[in-house]
Amino acid sequence: MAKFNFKEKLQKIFGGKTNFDDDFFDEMTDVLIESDIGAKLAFELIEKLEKQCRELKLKETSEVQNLLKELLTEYVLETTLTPERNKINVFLVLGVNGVGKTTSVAKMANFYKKEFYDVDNFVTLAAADTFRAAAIDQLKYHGEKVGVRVVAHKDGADPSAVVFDAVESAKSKGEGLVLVDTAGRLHNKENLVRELQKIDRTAKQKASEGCYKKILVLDATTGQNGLRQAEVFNDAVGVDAVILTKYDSTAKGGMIATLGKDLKLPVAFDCFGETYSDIEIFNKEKFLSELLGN
Ligand SMILES: Nc1nc2c(ncn2[C@@H]2O[C@H](COP(=O)(O)OP(=O)(O)OP(=O)(O)O)[C@@H](O)[C@H]2O)c(=O)[nH]1
Ligand SMILES: [Mg+2]
Repeated sequence: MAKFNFKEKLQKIFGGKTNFDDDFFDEMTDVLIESDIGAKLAFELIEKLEKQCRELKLKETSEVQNLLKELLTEYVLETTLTPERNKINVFLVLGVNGVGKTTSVAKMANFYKKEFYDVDNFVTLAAADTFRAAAIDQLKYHGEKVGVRVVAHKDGADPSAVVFDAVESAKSKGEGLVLVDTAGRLHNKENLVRELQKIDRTAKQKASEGCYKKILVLDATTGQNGLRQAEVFNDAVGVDAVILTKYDSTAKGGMIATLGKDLKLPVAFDCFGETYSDIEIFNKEKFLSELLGN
């Protein structure tokens, strides 16, 4: 897939111009929308940008780029998910089907296993997607590859019971992190929401105080759809942090700014491939530099 190149586009629309005119800002608005920022935020940003460009009498595209970065900094939010030692941590991984939940669970397992290398079996996976055929085997496969335990019941079992057992097993050691893989689709949305709310109650009750996090997985290639997904999950159970996946397939990702602005949701990790190490702690500065090309 062709990479989206903001810097190139900016230079192209600036062309041989000697000042930033209305056409320039109109075209800038289009570029922002194209980067998945969403129309509402794009217009708002350009209005601010235009005003400040005039006030500051900016002449260079690099100055406009820097100013835009400054304006966007306010909206893009980041967070770090750090499990606590001597506590029972539960991270519930949510998202619609196919966004990369199971893969992200495996990547996080690998990441935290390394971080807590001094604690035996710190990470446990809970196979709470009991709906999709083969989901349990998929998680077991990853668990084996990464070298972490997987607590699973049979296909069709109650996912809350799986979470209950996984947390009990972590509790028997006195500390640990349970990463819960959930289903992205049930017979209908109401069922999914109800099931997630039940899992949510179990996890909340079983985790140590302040050690329960709900993490939403969003596919970077789905653009503004991600925002609607975030609204649904946020309304259903509340979301603490986001993982942006498939960032290797697009250089867009502007929806992260809309997510921060409209829902105040911070990003914890971004993923950029299918191997276990293709995950990194989200860095806002780096993200904005990549997005804007400066
Ligand atoms: N290129 C790329 N592919 C990814 C990334 N994350 C996941 N995938 C791929 O996306 C596909 C779906 O990933 P899963 O982890 O199974 O997604 P899921 O959300 O668990 O899907 P369901 O269980 O069906 O809801 C797989 O082919 C993954 O290899 C990523 O960061 N980059
Ligand atoms: Mg899955």
